[in-house]
Amino acid sequence: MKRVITYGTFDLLHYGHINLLKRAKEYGDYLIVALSTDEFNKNAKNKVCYFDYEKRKALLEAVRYVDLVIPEENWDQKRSDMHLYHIDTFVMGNDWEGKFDFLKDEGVDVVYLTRTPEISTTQIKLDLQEKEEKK
Ligand code: C2G
Repeated sequence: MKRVITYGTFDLLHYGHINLLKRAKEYGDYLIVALSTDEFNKNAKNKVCYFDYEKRKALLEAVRYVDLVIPEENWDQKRSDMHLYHIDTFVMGNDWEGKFDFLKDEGVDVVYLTRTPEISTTQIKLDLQEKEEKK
């Protein structure tokens, strides 16, 4: 069984995320998502989430491509995660291109996939604001 992992906040889950998860799953049979906890988002990623961890986790668990959701609590857990979860392939969007190449030393393939253009949580928020103002 080929095991794939990806990491992220996935808040306001949107089709760009789904597109990433769909393509990530194509690299194996079992996809793990390491989901950034609320504390990690707040303290290290400077992100304030709309949905808390439990809600974001439930949303991801409902996605057909996702087999397991685990917590991402810090920047440094990736190396050990590769062994703990017997990962074959690590996948991230190419906004992270090159940033995780060191994981090749842990014997995993590192794949960066093209981000889906024009969609981001920031863009969603801006569009909603604009619609409100046009009312
Ligand atoms: N993504 C994408 N297309 C978009 C938006 C996001 O392909 N339009 C991808 C990102 O490249 C990432 C994943 O979806 O691979 C999750 O996106 P975020 O939640 O923004 O992830 P991020 O906050 O960058 O967290 O340790 C790694 C970090 O936890 C990554």
